[in-house]
Amino acid sequence: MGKQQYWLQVHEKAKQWIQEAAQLLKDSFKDQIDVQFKSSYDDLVTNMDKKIEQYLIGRIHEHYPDHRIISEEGFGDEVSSADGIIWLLDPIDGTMNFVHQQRHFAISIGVYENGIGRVGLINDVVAGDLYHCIKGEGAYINEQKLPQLRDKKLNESIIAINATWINDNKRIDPEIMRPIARQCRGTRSYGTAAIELAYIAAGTLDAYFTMRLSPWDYGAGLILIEEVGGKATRADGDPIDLLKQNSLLVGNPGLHQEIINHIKTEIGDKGKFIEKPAE
Ligand code: 2AM
Ligand code: CA
Ligand code: CA
Ligand code: CA
Repeated sequence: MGKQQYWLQVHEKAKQWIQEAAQLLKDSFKDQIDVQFKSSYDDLVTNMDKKIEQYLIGRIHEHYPDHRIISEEGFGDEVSSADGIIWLLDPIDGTMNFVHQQRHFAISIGVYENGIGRVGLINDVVAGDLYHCIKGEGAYINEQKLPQLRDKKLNESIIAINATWINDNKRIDPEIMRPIARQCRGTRSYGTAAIELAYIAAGTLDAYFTMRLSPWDYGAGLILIEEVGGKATRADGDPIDLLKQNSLLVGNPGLHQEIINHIKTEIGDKGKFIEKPAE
């Protein structure tokens, strides 16, 4: 089997599994959901997060026993290097939305080979939209191919920023973020990183700026963004480390550069902080 054909097959399988998992989530609306707290009152996990993660891991291990899996709820593998084929899996991205709103949550699957994104899928379950791609073959929403992103200016852009970060004084000086929120055309916060990244790939949003996400949150999204010519870095412009928590600045290339220039000026000339190490 040729290389590209292999990824075509992985994409086909992942697409089938993510759609089956989406159906399980929709079916669960009629049941009582069991909600638990993780690190704090706003960090939730449900029986469905665990069920979907176990379901997907079961399928992956059955078909691809030599692939490794990094997933949020702990049923995956211990992975310390990006070598080989790794699946970055978030069974429910936007668990709080799943619990409170029964919408705006997604299943996110990104497949990497030696650190290079090969196949990405994000299923916005209630909207019924599947964002998906195979590296080198363009990105799609359902059957429709997404166009390459075009450059935009801040004052004609809608940016996803969570108010937490505008008011936060631990990870970023709020005075770095505030002018961006003020000068753009509008801000949005959907409470699901995977959908926010899919929206950028589709041009629904122009940029996304967040101070801390984990590999399973952005694994699939970054592959989609690359396929449509978008730019993704850490908030200070450094490359993203696929196996670690990262801040993220993602958008069309022009807007990404405009925001990075602003951030670098604030840090370099005015001495403001970003990513201050935890005390
Ligand atoms: P999750 O729903 O899979 O936890 C908004 O909360 C976004 O940030 C979601 O994509 C959420 O993913 C992610 N996130 C990452 N770490 C989080 C945390 N500790 N608490 C809540 N959300 C978190
Ligand atoms: Ca979570
Ligand atoms: Ca997540
Ligand atoms: Ca999750």
